[in-house]
Amino acid sequence: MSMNVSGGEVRINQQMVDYAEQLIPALYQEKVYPKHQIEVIQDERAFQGWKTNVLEGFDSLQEKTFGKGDSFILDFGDHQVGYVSISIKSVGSPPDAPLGIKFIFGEMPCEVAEPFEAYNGWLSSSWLQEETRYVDVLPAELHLPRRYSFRYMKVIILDTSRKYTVAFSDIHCTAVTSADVNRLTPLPEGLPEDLQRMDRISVRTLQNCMQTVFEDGPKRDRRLWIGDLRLQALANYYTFHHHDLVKRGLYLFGGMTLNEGQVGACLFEKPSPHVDDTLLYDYSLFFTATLSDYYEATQDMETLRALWPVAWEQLMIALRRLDERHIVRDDPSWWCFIDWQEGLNKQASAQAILLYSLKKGIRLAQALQLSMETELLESQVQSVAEAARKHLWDSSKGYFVSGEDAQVSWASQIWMILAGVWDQTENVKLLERLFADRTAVSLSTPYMYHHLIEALMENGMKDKAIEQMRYFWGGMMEDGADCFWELYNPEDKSFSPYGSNLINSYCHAWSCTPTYFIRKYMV
Ligand code: RAM
Repeated sequence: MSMNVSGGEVRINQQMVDYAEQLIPALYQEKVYPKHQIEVIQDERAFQGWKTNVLEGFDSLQEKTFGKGDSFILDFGDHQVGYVSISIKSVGSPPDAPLGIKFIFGEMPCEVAEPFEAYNGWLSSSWLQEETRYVDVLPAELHLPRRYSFRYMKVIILDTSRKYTVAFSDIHCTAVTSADVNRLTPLPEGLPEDLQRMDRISVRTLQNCMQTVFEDGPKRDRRLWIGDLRLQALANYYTFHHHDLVKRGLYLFGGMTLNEGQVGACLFEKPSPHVDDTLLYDYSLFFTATLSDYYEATQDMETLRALWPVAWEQLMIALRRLDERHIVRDDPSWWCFIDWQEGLNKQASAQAILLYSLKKGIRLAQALQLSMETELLESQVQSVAEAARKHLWDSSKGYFVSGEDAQVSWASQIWMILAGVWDQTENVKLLERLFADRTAVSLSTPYMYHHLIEALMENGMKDKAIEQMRYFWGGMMEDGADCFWELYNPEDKSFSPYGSNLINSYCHAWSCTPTYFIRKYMV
């Protein structure tokens, strides 16, 4: 046992962590130059009320000079993750005072249009991307030390002096990613144009989240969450094939568990790898699912052998939460993630994720030829599924219910379908019922939408799945997405569970899976 930063006990398997560290990938770099100078103007018909207009090409900027209070916005033409450099010289008398200069970075127009001072959400405002520099000596080459995630860069001249102004040249971003674009499997021909575009944007989303780990979002939270890793890994198997990056993530989670052996919900790489103290029931279970998917994609028996004890332990720990009816005990705290949907009860989804993960565990145990473990898991699958049918299925409503108030939600139905509690005929009826009556508690993240699409695809409802992908991710495209977003509600475009859309992430791992659906089911 050792302590993590917040003082909670963690279990460290140093060998696993060291091995994960050997797998730190090299980053590919690319120099990217701004395309245009733009303005951002209010337009209530535009996404979140902001639209961009091209003013001039980038080149003409280098002929202009700027003094106190001047500003400009550059558009890099696509979403970038990287390090910005800028050359500045003085014009006029010798600079007799430092230059004060501020940079604001936006993945979306709202971030360079709305003042950050007005932000009052519940996540830290320090996620908002800005940097102020004071430059004593000119000319200067500024290399901003922080990595930014952006398409738009706003530059504000805070002050020069009455005697000089400044001019800029060579502004560029050194974009970084661990995705090898040369390894990207080309998309076969013949797909409709909008799905090709959807694929391209998904791949860009994945690429920009692939750093020294699969980050959830390069703007926020810039760390490895297991729920996001699971979906990124799936997309990666059909695109960049960076298996070692998945392996690294699995070894990090497996090598640093919480006090009772639970896999933590997320972890940090710096200053040295450490696991966060957030524990989510579903996320711990997804270790088993992610390992199973990884094994299926790679047949890497060595990794399976090494990490199987961790996967097994997650299942055993999760089973301890069952009550005497074999139903997962509910809790009002943030014990299980599922979705950001307000008021969502998590019990039925958690029951289904337990079942789903037990089944993944069986596949692993079989691959390892562990007959006792396989049998034990099979009997657990039976009783967890039976309990779900007996206690959580309301036959008069035709829905699974969750929690004390017997809540009916999309999430509960989707997860029960993915867990295979009923057969395909019942699953199809259940999905059709959901779409027809629309009274169930809704879904709110691309992450939960991913699971809806998976449920449709797996139950032979491909047309409906494509229709929903066009509605949801196609909606983001129409609203101007360069990468797919953490959050999107086609009915409420400023939706944020954090109290402000300024803090949302607009290149988010769990939104990258259209490429997985397209390449797995449509070509
Ligand atoms: C947010 C992030 C992350 C997700 C967690 C549960 O902080 O969006 O991607 O996995 O929530």
